[in-house]
Amino acid sequence: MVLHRPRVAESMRCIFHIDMDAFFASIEIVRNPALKGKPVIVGGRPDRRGVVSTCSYEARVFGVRSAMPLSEAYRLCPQGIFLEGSYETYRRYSSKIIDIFYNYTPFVEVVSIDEAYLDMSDVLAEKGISAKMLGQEIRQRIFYETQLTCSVGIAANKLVAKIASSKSKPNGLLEIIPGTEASFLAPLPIQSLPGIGEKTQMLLNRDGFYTVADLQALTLDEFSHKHGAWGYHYFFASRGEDNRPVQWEESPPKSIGAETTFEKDQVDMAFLVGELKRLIAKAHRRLRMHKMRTKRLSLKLRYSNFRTVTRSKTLITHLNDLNLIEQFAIELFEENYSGYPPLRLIGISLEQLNDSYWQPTLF
Ligand code: TTP
Ligand code: MG
Repeated sequence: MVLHRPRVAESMRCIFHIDMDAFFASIEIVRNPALKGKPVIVGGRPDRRGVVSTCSYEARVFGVRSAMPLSEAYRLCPQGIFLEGSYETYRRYSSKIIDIFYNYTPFVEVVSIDEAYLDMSDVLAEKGISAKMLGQEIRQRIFYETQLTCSVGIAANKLVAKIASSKSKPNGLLEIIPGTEASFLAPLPIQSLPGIGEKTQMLLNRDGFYTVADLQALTLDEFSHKHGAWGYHYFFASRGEDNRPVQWEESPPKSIGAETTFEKDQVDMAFLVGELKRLIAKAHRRLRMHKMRTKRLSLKLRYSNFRTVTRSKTLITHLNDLNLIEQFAIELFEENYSGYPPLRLIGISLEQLNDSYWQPTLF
């Protein structure tokens, strides 16, 4: 189900556009660190027909680009490391990253395998931190969990957020403060605007329009007279105006987790069991909200020396009963922790979820 989210006034919105850097190539480098710093080209062997999927920034220096024939990529960069690529692996990374987004907000519009818009308007109001800090936190979280870098554009609308993320690449963040959209766009070449492909660019160049500032000089009448319906698009786009909502999909989660880090390391079993119960209740609320059941519990413990362990338990059937889930989780905790070493973090995750909420269980 695709829903719109009209709650916040347009001028007050805070949209993040997040796009992974050299996505397929970066994953190959994470999986084989010997490739780091090298011109990695994903798409296949250069003696085969076919095109480049993507390449590392080191290969881009030679002029290699996505969608270029592999033979041409080889001519430009014979020292390149050409890889077939594994779409299955890239998908797995992609869903890991999308899961991270959902940890921050349900208002996520996934645009492609490595790119999404997030409407952070409410989250920022709740958290009381700056958009930039939140953007950096998400970037760090993605890096921590995948060793991949991404770029984040922050603005009051999707159009400007997307252009901002592309201008901050690679491994950057750029926030465009509301009210400064037009001046941010002014010096950029016209093809930075969505909808201006090679052909339109040539036509506009022929008429003397090179930068967005050249377009901003036109009135709406002049635009629509010359370009019809597209004229309206260019007029508003050149000024950085865009009221498209983030189209978020209410998809069921794959797992539901809750964790807490203590200010002081803890050893007291009664306190820890109390914290665990609180976390289970929190996770259970989300389970109930999605009308789901869980079949696997995972306990996460981080010791005072930062070593982290996870211990899991598969249940004999899917459960949604709070008391039973709590009982199993406490058992799992007591089997795996007896008061030493002190704990700095405890977490619980409900996994193997399904939505057979209304079926009776064995219990
Ligand atoms: P992009 O985000 O366009 O490119 P990228 O992530 O490789 O690099 P950038 O840092 O500029 O964002 O696309 C994401 C992935 O989609 C890319 O890694 C490979 C795949 N892709 C193709 O297979 N063919 C293509 O023509 C493009 C553009 C992308
Ligand atoms: Mg990308």
